[in-house]
Amino acid sequence: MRYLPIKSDFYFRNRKKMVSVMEPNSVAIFFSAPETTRNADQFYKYRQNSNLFYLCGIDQPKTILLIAPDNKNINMREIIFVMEADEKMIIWEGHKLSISEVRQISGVQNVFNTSEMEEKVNEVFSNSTKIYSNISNFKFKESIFEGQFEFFSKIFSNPILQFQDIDNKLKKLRTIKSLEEIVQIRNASEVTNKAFRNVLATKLSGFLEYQVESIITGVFHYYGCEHAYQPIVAGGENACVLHYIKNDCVCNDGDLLLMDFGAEYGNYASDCSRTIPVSGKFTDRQKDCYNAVLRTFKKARELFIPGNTINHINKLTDKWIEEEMIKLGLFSIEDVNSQDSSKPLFRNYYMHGVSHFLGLDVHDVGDKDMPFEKGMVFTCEPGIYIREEKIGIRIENDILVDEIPIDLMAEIPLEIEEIEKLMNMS
Ligand SMILES: [Mn+2]
Repeated sequence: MRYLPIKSDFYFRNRKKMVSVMEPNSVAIFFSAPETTRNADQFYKYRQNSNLFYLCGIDQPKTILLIAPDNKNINMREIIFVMEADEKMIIWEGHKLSISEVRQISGVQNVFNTSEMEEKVNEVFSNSTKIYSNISNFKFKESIFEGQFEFFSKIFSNPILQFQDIDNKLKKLRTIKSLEEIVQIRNASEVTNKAFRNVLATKLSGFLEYQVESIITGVFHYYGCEHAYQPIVAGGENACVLHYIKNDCVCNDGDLLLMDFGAEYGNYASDCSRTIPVSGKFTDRQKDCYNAVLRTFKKARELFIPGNTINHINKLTDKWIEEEMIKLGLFSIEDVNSQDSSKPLFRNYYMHGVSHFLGLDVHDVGDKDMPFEKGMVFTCEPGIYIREEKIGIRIENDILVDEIPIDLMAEIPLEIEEIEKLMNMS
């Protein structure tokens, strides 16, 4: 295993919370993420379904979690089905989780091989009319494992069964992070920090963007992490392409380099953006633009306190960034006063929102009008993008909501002086 797993008590509590929001006599069934074929017998790298993982911690394909809190038989209230490794599978793929390992990881005691699934699922469903599931009708076919499609098609097509929405209920639970989850996000952030420092310690001029990416990837993999999302490594005007992931151009002296990257540790994401000068020295203009974003970032960071919402923070940041843009000479107050209010001028240079939820998913569940509560984690990421000057700057840290916001990336170099110092050590 590449990460220290969260203890089963956490998953036990999560299931308990979910049961408390389920309707009487209902059952919930969660399927692991499907393995996606790349070609022939090759698959894309596996990533577990976040909801299933949140409820039982099993990080293996072909897993099913069944929760039936009102079942008369106490042994049928929580069940996990896992694949049974046959000899061929062991030869080609190696070890699969044993029943006792699944018990230990998840805290669920009733664990069976999938060969026993049909009988048990039939029994549980025969007592229920309401069902919750993490697969929608559209994704049904891909999500059901080989050989089980017919079985579940039959079960789910029973007209007595009413499908209930679980996403919204789980969303509410998942937005508030437990201490164990904060630890995982901190672990991910720490690895992200190490990767950034390795980039700063490298002479970058002449590097291709993907070679810079390889420094980041190397550190992530060294520490057992994956990329939480496709990293952006964008030099010069590429930084003005918001989702630039080609990362195939040369890093030129005199240009800035914007990196949006984050390690994923134990399926928990971190999400960081930093902008540095390829040469190791910012020009005066680049400094002015950088500090404009940095001031906005620092002001916005203070707003991650209980009661605020993403929408509210967006409104304030939009205003602040507009003021900074006026100071940078991108447009004047007069221009603002006479602008078409449906197309404000600042939007030409700042096209995205300042925040999103973070957790198991990099763009984690949660809504922009949800009032912040302690334990929620967000990104804070203002930017300014001036294509005609080949300047694109974004600064992004992950923030834990508390009475005083806690910056989970406070250790990642941010100030111009520190970045320049670290880039010119040798
Ligand atoms: Mn982000």
